[in-house]
Amino acid sequence: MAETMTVGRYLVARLERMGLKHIFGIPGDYVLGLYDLLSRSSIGVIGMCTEAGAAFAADAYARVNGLGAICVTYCVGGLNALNPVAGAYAEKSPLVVISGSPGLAERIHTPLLHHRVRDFNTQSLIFQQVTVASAVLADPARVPAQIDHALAACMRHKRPVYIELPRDLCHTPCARPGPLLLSTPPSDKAVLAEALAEAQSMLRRARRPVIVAGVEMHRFGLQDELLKLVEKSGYPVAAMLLGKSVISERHPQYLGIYEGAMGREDVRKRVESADCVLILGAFLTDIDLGIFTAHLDVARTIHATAERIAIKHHRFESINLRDFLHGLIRLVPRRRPEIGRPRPVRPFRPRKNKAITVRRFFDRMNEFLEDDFVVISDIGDSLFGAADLTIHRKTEFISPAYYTSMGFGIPAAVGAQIRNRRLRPIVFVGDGAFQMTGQELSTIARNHLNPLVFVLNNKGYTTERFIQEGPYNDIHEWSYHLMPLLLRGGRGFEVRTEGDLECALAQARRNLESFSIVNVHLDKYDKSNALARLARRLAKRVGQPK
Ligand SMILES: Cc1ncc(C[n+]2csc(CCOP(=O)(O)OP(=O)(O)O)c2C)c(N)n1
Ligand SMILES: [Mg+2]
Repeated sequence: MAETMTVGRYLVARLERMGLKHIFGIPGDYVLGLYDLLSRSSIGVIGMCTEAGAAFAADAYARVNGLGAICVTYCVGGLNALNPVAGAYAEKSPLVVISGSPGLAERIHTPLLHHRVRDFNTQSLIFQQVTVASAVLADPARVPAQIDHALAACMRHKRPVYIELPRDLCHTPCARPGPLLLSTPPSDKAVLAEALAEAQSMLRRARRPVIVAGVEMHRFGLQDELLKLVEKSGYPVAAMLLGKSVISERHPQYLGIYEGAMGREDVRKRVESADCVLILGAFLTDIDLGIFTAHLDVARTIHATAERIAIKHHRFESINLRDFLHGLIRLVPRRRPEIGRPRPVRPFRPRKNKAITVRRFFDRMNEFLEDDFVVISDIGDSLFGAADLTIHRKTEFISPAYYTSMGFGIPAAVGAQIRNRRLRPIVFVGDGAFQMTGQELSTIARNHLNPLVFVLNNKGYTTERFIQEGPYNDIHEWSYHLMPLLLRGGRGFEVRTEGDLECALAQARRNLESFSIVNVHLDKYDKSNALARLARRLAKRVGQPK
């Protein structure tokens, strides 16, 4: 006899149907029913050290997989995950947040049940600010529609959604799942035609056009379309930092990362001197624009995002980004490709006894990267230094380059490699950020993952030192390379010189059985070129000229 369909089973069945293979979280008594169902499903439950770690991991998983999920308990768990979920919202990562909650029958006379903050709806109200849809389940008759609506919104907007399941509803019968409708609304044909006609007239006249590609090309699965457009048009293409690696950085038409004065001068000049800038799927954030040092004249831009298309000063709503891109591919005249001028990578010759610096470290890493690596950068100089790395054909680059929350890197390595075990994460993480979520190395050891972790140990919050120095930027120094002792797994290396780095890299590359952690000692005022430029800009804005 078929099992009775219940609310909990419905949710699990839907997630399975959407191809979810793993879910991240920590159990609690309000969500145990669902944990039991998950453990008997095809979805692997990855227990993490904290819910924040789980949410960072699920965010990275979503970026690789197209959907990620966490399953947590009420308030103590959910609110612990709030910051990473906010980051997933800000950077458009499709993440399903599932939280247990007190049973409906327990709520009568509003007792002070454990984990309650203010009212029973406190957590769901808070999550409304960082999700595009929520399903607070209460009536079994409405459950299927509520869950389906939330999941469809997650896929459509590529942003988090919130599902709250009272514990006594988990085993309550409900209707069986019907077909899952995940369609996006079609473009308004007349608006699309008008936008394309205007784009065409601009592109026809353009003599020095350029494409600037952003992260939505990846999130909305438009990378093939982007490549087609680039190759047919022959236009050179730059990427934004958050969208780094949306197009192969080895592509002959690839220019580099465009980030105003923070990025490479040749890329800035080429983009800003263009007579038509086709910005595709990019959010124009302050970090991406080098703290607004970018000069993009609106009168020369076509800016297409999932939300709207803007051509010069005209805005067009109700256009699907995919349809717009297909239209552009059709109408763009075929031209000879303009070849970008990638910076020549000079062969790295280690100077054995020379103290390692950030610049030399990243120069070396540029040679070290291979196709089956996924590069994950936490924020700080890990991100700025990594911005100039050449990401190889099949490699991906994952970072919280807009929301810039510290602590993303290590748990993100869990999410990315759990999804695809053949992708070996290379993690660049500051010592400050490592101290926030580094305990997720434990999850890495437990699941036999093998990332290569580089802790840029510059003895504190170096990025902040360049904005405003003070004793609050110092942190307690850990022996990061001794983490394997504590965790009973992994290999640790301590690096002070270029010679040490060579030894560590040779051994870490061969260590496929477990994680490797490299403690890279740096001077506390050492900085990458990009950080030097950014710090000067930031200091001006907070009124602390340096
Ligand atoms: C969660 C969080 N808290 C605080 C900040 C503010 N902040 C920005 S950079 C930074 C220092 C980062 O230090 P570290 O990870 O060691 O990297 P470094 O700048 O030294 O390369 C801080 C505290 C932040 N971005 N995220
Ligand atoms: Mg630091």
